[in-house]
Amino acid sequence: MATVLALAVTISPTLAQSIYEPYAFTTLAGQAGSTGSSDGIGSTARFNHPKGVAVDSAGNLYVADTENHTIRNGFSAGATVQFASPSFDVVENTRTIPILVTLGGIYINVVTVDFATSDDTAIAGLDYTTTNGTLTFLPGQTTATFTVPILNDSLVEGPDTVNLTLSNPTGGAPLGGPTHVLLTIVDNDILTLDDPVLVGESAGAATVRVTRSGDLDAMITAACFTSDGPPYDNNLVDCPGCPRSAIAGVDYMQEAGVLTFAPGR
Ligand SMILES: [Ca+2]
Ligand SMILES: [Ca+2]
Repeated sequence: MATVLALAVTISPTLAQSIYEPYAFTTLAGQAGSTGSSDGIGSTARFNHPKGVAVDSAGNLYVADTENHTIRNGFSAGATVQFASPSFDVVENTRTIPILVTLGGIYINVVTVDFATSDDTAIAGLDYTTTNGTLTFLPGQTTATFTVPILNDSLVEGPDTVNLTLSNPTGGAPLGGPTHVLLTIVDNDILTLDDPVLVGESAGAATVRVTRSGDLDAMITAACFTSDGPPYDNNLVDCPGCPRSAIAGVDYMQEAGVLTFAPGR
């Protein structure tokens, strides 16, 4: 009598991915089924039995075009390296932001480019952490990323911006555009005033409510003060050339002070 044996086989997802991961191919130069001897970009170039490919450290490509009895030289044509976006933004309490850099073509050699941050209105050490280094695109790789650490303060300060710069490309890929962009750090410490505040002239005092939103974790303070209003007409419509609509010492008493918001408030 035959014996039936059962065997369980498990393929780990990691192993399966490494075996079956697909590769994308593209034609670097020439056109399938079409021979000739003419220079041009990519598929417009023609060869006749090209053999032997060599690449120098600058990314130049050399091909022995045997049936044409020539040595052909290929070089990068417009495959530039640049930031993926003309600007980036991040909310202040996000710990890091990835900055995507793209290579506009598939290179068969290694391409590198240096990246750096510098102060615009944001200040290193207070609003973000200085970041610089070198990005490497391995053969066939078209995107690379560096990250900028963001520092979460408790200042009511509005948005700040950081300069992001690419420089010193190697491997034959020139810099494209943009290579200098701004990273905007969006403030998450937000105070808003009730607007407008209406009060009768005989009321004696007006109460103005200030509302805090966004990041409530830290204690924050904010200076507050009054000043004369803009020139309005009697219907509260902007009126350039009219006298200012309320005058300190005549219509109201000047006030100034500091508001404090406890954590969570
Ligand atoms: Ca904050
Ligand atoms: Ca802030």
